[in-house]
Amino acid sequence: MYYQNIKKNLAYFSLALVLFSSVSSCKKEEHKKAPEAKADLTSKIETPEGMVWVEEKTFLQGAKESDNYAMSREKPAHWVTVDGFFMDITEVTNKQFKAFVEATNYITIAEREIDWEEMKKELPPNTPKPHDSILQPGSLIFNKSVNAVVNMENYGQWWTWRTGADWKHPEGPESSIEGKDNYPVVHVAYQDALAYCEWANRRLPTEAEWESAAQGKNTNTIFTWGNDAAKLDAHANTWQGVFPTRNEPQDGFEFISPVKSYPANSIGLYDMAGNVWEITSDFFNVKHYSELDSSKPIVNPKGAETHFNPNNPYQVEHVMKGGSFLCHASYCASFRISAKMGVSVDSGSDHMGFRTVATPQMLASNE
Ligand SMILES: [Ca+2]
Ligand SMILES: [Ca+2]
Repeated sequence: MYYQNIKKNLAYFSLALVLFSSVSSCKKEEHKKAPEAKADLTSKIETPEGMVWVEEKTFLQGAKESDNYAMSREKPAHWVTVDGFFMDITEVTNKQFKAFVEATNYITIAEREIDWEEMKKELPPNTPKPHDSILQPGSLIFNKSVNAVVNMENYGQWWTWRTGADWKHPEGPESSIEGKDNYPVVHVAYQDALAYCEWANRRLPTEAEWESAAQGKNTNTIFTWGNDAAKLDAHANTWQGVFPTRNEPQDGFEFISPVKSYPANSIGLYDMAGNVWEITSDFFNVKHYSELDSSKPIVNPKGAETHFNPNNPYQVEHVMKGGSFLCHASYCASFRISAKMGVSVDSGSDHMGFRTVATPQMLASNE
């Protein structure tokens, strides 16, 4: 939610560049195979390094009954069945993204010149063109020096557009990722994540796959570690104190943390709550769950047909999951499994990254 409003508030600072005219996808169409054939193939495929197998299961997607933080877009909860798949045990790291860039010379959206003619299509009509000095490559970073806010609805108070911020310079041009190989890559947009997936023979998870993985061996819990909210600080890098002015990192990290800094969930996945948000392949559509037909079994759902967010009608948004080191219970409590926000296809920030998945079919086709 706050992403959309940041965009409205910072129209001049303009978060996003639109250098692609269409949303591509590294998602591969998979042929539906008989269960025996599927099981046979799965047994022949070795688990790739750095991934874990997420078993097929039926679980409750969306807001849990006892979850007082759940928002309307997370409701109603509905039973879904999701096939098994492999998932990265961590968020994609700087080291992994560096290997991709070195192999492909890929330039992320945050590193590209801003095309005003494209960008204005994502802004309210008649938005005046900002000064050229504003239309420079850059990205959004959290303003660590904010010491007072007058209105919690005004998200622009704690976000800053930083020229020269990108994955190699996460806090601005003077910063670097030296010594941070094992930190999650940030300032990558959905389209950048797709390019990485294509190179790595991976794809982004659907929201249902992401929730299946976050549930792990459970089927109906609020958090990736279970239902005990008191375990938050021991299990996730989030925000303690008063958001966004007083950061009291009882959880050990004031801002972003190296991957694997907290215990894994029941199937070996790290940071499924907090640290950095994770992009999924589903469109962000606040009405989707309320329009679902739950009278029939829902198998391998891929989300809404299109995006819909009344707070941000001009941009194509996808669902991101898990919350980040900026999440606080008083605000969005997005460290819950069912929580979600929308992010436009060309926007990155210093608290969003991604992790990838692969099916046995994808891995077999690459042999
Ligand atoms: Ca923290
Ligand atoms: Ca995360």
